[in-house]
Amino acid sequence: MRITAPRAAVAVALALTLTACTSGGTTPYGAGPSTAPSPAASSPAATPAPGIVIQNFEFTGLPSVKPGETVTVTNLDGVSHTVSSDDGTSFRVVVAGGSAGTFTAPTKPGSYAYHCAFHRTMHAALLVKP
Ligand SMILES: [Cu+2]
Repeated sequence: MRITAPRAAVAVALALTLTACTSGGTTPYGAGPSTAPSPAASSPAATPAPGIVIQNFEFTGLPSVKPGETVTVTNLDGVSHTVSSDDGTSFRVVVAGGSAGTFTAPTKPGSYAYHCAFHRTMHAALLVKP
């Protein structure tokens, strides 16, 4: 009697735990923002548009664009970043973590240095050429 009752309780507890894990929902939600960007980032990646990709606090991708072209910025990090031209006027876009945004490339060809306004260690350059 003493042994049977606790074993039954353990079995029920295990069954409940497994059921809760399988049905999901609560675990990814509770895990916080680190898991959220992955599903969101996979949809822009499905359509490989030319653009800047921000990952691990670095700008990657996009060697050059045409003048006036729409540039996509995909942020794979869990925090917000910006693409801000160093000259302060050519372009600026804020992209929340796990989402994407766009800006219009300058119409004048040249190399435009840019940075993230939130993280001053993030630097890159946008090459605009016809
Ligand atoms: Cu940043």
